[in-house]
Amino acid sequence: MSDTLKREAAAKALEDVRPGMRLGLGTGSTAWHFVDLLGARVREGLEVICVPTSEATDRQARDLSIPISDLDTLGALDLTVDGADELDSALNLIKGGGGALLREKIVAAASASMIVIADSSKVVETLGRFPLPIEVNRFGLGATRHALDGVLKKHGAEGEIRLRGADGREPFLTDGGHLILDAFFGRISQPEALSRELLDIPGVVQHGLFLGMCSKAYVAAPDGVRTLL
Ligand code: ABF
Repeated sequence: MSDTLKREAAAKALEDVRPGMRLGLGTGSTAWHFVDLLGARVREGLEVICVPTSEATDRQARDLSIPISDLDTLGALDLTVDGADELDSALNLIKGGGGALLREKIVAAASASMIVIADSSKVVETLGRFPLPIEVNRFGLGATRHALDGVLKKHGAEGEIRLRGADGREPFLTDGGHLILDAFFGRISQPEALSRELLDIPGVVQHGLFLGMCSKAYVAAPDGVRTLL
């Protein structure tokens, strides 16, 4: 069911794509559907040039013969279409559950507009039910964790380093070779202040709060796709 909804939201976003656009391609299972549908349109002759936000999306797009470039070559993008882990009614987001938040944020910030595609389970009243991913440099992890613990405690959260693998003993590493610390809030009542305080910590590379970056969301539910502006 949810996969059908993700594809419906992706199909709706495809209607916003115009010939000649420079597109940012998101990461995750919902963005996967968008890239898949875009690949079909490219096969039919649609001309676009795309910047992927992860190695996984890069591979998917290349497999579909979608033309790929990079931000340094294109300079700016017209539109980025990406998924999210949570979105609120003001279109603020939590992203990074898939670990691609740094490239996702760089690409979204370089885009004239960003559309989020999601099924309705992602919409929340207040961000924070989903753990906030915080990308941290491996160098000086102890000092970074100490500083992070202070900020998280002040905002009522605790964090833990994301692990991977069957036995869950190895740290998860991002495409950039960084660690992710997932922070459990329940609700984030002061997202702007939290964002600033996290970015003030030198070892924090980026975090998954996307505030004021998304201009439109297509949210799919069993009774249709809603547009949030
Ligand atoms: C990306 O994919 C991430 O920022 C977010 O973590 C995730 C959402 O994944 P899915 O579409 O699989 O729920 O957009």
